[in-house]
Amino acid sequence: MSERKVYTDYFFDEPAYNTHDGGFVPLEEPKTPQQPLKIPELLKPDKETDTDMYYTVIAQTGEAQLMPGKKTKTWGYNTDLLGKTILFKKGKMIHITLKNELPELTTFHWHGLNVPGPITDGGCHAPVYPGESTQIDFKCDQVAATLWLHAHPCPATAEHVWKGLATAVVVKDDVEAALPFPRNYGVDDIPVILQDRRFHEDNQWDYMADYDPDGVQGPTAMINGTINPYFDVTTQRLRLRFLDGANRREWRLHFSDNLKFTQIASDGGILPEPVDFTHLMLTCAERAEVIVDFGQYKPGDEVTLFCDDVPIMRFRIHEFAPDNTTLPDHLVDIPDPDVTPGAPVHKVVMSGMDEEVMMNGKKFDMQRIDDKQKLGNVEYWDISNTNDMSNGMVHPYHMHGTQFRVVSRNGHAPYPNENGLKDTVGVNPGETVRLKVWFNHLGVFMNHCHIIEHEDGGMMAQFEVYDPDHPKQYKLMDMDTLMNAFAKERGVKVEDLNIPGMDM
Ligand SMILES: [Cu+2]
Repeated sequence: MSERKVYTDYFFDEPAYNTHDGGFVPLEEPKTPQQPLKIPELLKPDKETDTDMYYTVIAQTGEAQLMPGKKTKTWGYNTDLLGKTILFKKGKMIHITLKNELPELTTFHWHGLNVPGPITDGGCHAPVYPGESTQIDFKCDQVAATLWLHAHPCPATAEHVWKGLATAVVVKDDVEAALPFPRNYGVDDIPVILQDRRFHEDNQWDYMADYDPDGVQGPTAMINGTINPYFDVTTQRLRLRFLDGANRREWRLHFSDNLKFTQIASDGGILPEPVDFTHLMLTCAERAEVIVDFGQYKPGDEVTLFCDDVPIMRFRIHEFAPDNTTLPDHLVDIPDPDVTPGAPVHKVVMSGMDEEVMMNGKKFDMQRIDDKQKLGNVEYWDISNTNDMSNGMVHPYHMHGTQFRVVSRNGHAPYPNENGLKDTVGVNPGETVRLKVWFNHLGVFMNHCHIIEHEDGGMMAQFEVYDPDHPKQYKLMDMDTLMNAFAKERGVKVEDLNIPGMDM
C-alpha cells in the first residue's frame, strides 16, 4: 500500500459558499445537554426469501423529544421522525407497500435508486393520498451504496422533508462485503443524516415562518434527529455514511486536530480508490461514506466534528481493540462506458436565485417533457450555473433514474472524490460540469437543483428515457389535481393554500 495524498481543502468556490448569502443562517452550538446520537433502527422486512424482499413503508405523523420541554411535532417513515434505515440486497426483487397515514398526500422518492420512472421512482407523478397505500416492485440491480428515501410531492417537497420525511437506504452487495470496511450497523457503521432546524415556541418547527425561496435553514444542527449529539466510539475504525439531508445547507466538515479521514464511497457506490481528506464539503443530497481512524486517541478523549467553526457532534472515545487494517489502493472498478457516437450533448442551464430560479429559462411543468435520451445510449450532459461568482451560489444538480460519471468541471478534472458514481453534483457559479449519463430503465424522470426550495420554485425539468421500438405513453400528473387535493386535505380553498412553490 502506498502513501496517499491528503487533501486539505473543500474544493468548491469559496465566494459561492452559503456563508456569503444575504439570508445565511449561521449554525449555533446548542445550549441543551448532549444526547446520544440516535441510530435509526433497520426496517424489518415483512418477509425475505433467497430472491425477494418485502417491506412496508409508512409515512406517518409523530412527535420527538428533541429539546428539553415540549416534544416537537414531526413526520417520519415507520417512526416519529426521519425513518428506519431500509436495506436492499443487490440482485433481489424488492416489493414495497407504500402507506400514507399523513393528513395529506405525499410521494415516496427513492433518491439514487435505478428504477423505472415516473411511478416507481416516486416523484411528483406518484402521489399516495392520505389513508391509501400502493405497491411498487422492482429489481435491485445496482452496486452497494448509501441512497435515501424522501418525499417529493411538488411543490411541497421542501415542507415535507423539513417535517421529517427522509431516511437512509443502504444497498448491499458481495463486492462491498469483501472489502476491509467496518460494517457492523450501529456500532462501527452508522448513517449520519445532516440537517438543520429552527425551534419556535414550545419547541415546534414553523416552515412558513422560516421560509426563504433560496432554501430554508435553521441555526441548530440536527443529526439523525438528535440535537447536540455524541457517539460512543468502541472500535478503532468507524464508518460514517454522511448524507446532506438539509433543505439548503452546505456542510463543510472537519474534525478536531484536523484528524484525517478517508472517503470510500460517494452517492452511487464505492470509489475506485480511497481518498484522504481533512476537510469535506457536501452540497444538498450528496452522500459520502468515510472511515475515521481513532487509533491516536485513548479512552476518555473526545473528538469533535465541526461544520465550519461550529461543533456539531462529539465522538467519545472508549476502550477499543487495536485495528490496523489498511485499505487497498484500488477498491472497485467503476463503469465508464464510451459515449454513443453521434449522440446529442444535452444542455442544462440553472439560472437565477430566489423566486427567479429556472432551468433552461423555464419554470418546471409536470406536463412538459423537456428532454429525452434513448435507453442504452451513453450521452454527455453539460450542466451550467449562470449565477455570477460574487453574488451567486452552488446549485446541487440531481438527476433521477441514473448514477452518472462526472467528466469535467469547466474542462478540468473533477474533484478527487468525484471519480465514482454520483447522482448529485454541486455546480459552482459560472461553471459547466460535464456528465456522462446512461440509464437502465425507461420512464419520465426529473432533473433539478436539490436546494429543495429551488426545485419547488421551478428550477426543475423532466426528461424521458425511451425505447424507439416500444414507444410508451405516460399519464402525467398536473398541478391542478395536486393543488385541489392539497386544498381539500388541508380544509382550505385552493386560492388560500399556502405552499410557496405553487406560485412559480
Ligand atoms: Cu439551486
